[in-house]
Amino acid sequence: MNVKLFTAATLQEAMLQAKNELGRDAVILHTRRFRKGGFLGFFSKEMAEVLAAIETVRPQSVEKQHPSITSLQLEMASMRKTLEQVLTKMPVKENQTSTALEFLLQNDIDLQIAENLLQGLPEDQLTAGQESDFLRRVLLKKIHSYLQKVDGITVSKSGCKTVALIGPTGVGKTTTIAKLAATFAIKEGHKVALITADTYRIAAVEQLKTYGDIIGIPVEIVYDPDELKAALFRHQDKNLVLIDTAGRSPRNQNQITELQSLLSVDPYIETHLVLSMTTKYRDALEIVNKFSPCSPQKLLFTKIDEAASMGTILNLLYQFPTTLSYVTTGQNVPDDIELANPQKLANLILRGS
Ligand SMILES: Nc1nc2c(ncn2[C@@H]2O[C@H](COP(=O)(O)OP(=O)(O)OP(=O)(O)O)[C@@H](O)[C@H]2O)c(=O)[nH]1
Ligand SMILES: [Mg+2]
Repeated sequence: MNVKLFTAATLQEAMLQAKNELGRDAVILHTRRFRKGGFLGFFSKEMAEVLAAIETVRPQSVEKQHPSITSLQLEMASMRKTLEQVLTKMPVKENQTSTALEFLLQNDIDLQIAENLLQGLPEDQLTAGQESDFLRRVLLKKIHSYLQKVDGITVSKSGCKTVALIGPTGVGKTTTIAKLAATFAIKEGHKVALITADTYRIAAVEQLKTYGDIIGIPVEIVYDPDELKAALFRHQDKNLVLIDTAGRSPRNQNQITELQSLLSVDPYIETHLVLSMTTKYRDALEIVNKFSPCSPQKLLFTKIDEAASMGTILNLLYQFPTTLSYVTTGQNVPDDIELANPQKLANLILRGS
């Protein structure tokens, strides 16, 4: 007897291999589904194996077989046929939706964080993926718990609040300053002034001046820490002073040190680190690390309208449990900005792909 094990992605395929190699008369001795490979049980692939056998005796010896063996072979052949018919009617595994872990990874949630989120969940929920309402509710609750610290800019009629936006180039700092200035000055009627320390590009100063003119608020340009100190002193009567800074490369230590010394002129400056949602998680991690000497108290996420996935917010807040301030949702000044909403963000993070 020639006995052979056939392994394939599905039972149908393994059966087909057995049939091709051993012929239609092969006897199926055993079938089994199992999971192969993967990491901690995740990413494993479902496989199937078929143990099949064929009688290798020559035809004349087959004829000499005991009648009971021949009838047993016939019975097995008929069982095989039934099994084949059942198998061909079975749904094909590959068409099923992704598992819970795949779903989280597709949303750019870091592997380790995704595994932690799924810890303790029953096995059937792990394979159910985004199809399961129960799983979705559990995940939303867990994700929400990491996004709970939210605090925008608190302005009072009697005090003077100073807020600086810092971050890499082009993330939307100046546009966000304009949105905030318009919101507090026009919508809420506060006295607002703008200060720009971005003197690297003429266009940058002009950009902020244009916004200041439209909103009807003063704009100051400062070239060094002393000038910033003097400008802050001059605008003590304002309810809110917003400081725009030049975009800095997280890889340029000198630029970060310069920014740090600028902001150190006043310990009451509330600093928001601005990150674009289109930034990859690894890059965002580096930005948060490299800007940390400037001690930002809050994170502000821009361009959430452009992001295909929002996992980076969760990844960062999981690593650095910081306060979220605002999120910006487009280029329109002043409308495309809102206070971060943990419920809404959790839903966006799990929005599927
Ligand atoms: N889609 C989208 N675009 C935005 C958003 N916020 C800003 N932008 C755009 O991003 C671009 C850069 O915006 P800026 O405000 O100049 O960025 P910045 O951080 O001040 O840039 P630098 O001063 O050069 O470092 C502009 O085209 C903005 O219109 C947003 O929420 N969504
Ligand atoms: Mg700018």
